[in-house]
Amino acid sequence: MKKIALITGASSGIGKATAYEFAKHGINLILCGRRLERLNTIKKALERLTDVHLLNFDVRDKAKTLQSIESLPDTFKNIDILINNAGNAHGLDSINEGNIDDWDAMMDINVKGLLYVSKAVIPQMTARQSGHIINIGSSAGKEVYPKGNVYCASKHAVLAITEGMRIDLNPFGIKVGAINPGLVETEFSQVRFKGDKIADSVYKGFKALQAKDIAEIIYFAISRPPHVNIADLLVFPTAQASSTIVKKFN
Ligand code: NDP
Ligand code: 8X3
Repeated sequence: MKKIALITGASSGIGKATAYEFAKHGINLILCGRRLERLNTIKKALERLTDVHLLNFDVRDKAKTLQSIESLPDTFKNIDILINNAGNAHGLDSINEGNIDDWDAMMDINVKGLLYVSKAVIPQMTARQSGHIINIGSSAGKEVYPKGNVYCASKHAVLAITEGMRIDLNPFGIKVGAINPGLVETEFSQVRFKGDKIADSVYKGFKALQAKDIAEIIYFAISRPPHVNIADLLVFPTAQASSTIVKKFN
């Protein structure tokens, strides 16, 4: 039987590339995001490869998140793979100058949104004693960089939650792991810098990771044999040694 994966943040970047990668391997897809038009375009492109169902909700909205996942038709209810990917950085400011709305956005989306989606998906996994959850963390979840403060805190929280999930879901045979990318060229910096052209410079002067690179790694993780769980994986572009050390060409 074909597996079913729910991917949050499937309208762009890593989530979208993961949808394409999973479709190639015949995994049925539940694609989530706020930008419905984009999701519709992706659905049209992937439908010839696999079954696709769209869920249009903001992960900050607790009731809508729970309701949307509850509304899944029977054919999509037994989710085998959950990719908690929706998230972004909002702003890059020192703590004394940070914007409270940016802080709220990062904690509400990256941390609480991930929890709401997981809360809605986990019960059918525990009931079936089977499932695989991958949380998209970040190198920012492993080290704090200047002005990264709250974004880094949100990703440190994602890693703590991943560990907690792995411990608590261990009796049910559910796999839980985190994939932690360094710099990936997506819409991430456009969101972080709110359309400011500084976003264009972030991935200049070196070869950044591409969304497809991470999607392939996610597929690798979910396609291991039943006894193998990739618990925590950090992936940098070759040019990057840490959050602050990136070898750029002149
Ligand atoms: P993108 O901006 O390209 O994609 C972000 C995705 O998250 C979009 O599909 C967006 O969909 C969704 N999203 C954002 N806010 C919400 C919300 N409130 N409700 C529902 N969905 C939401 O960035 P990336 O692909 O790079 O980011 C994906 C994940 O990877 C994030 O968790 C990010 O922190 C992480 N990451 C990114 C790195 C990078 O360098 N790019 C490195 C390490 C980790 P929509 O707007 O349609 O709702
Ligand atoms: C995204 C990577 O270094 O921009 O999580 O925070 S970084």
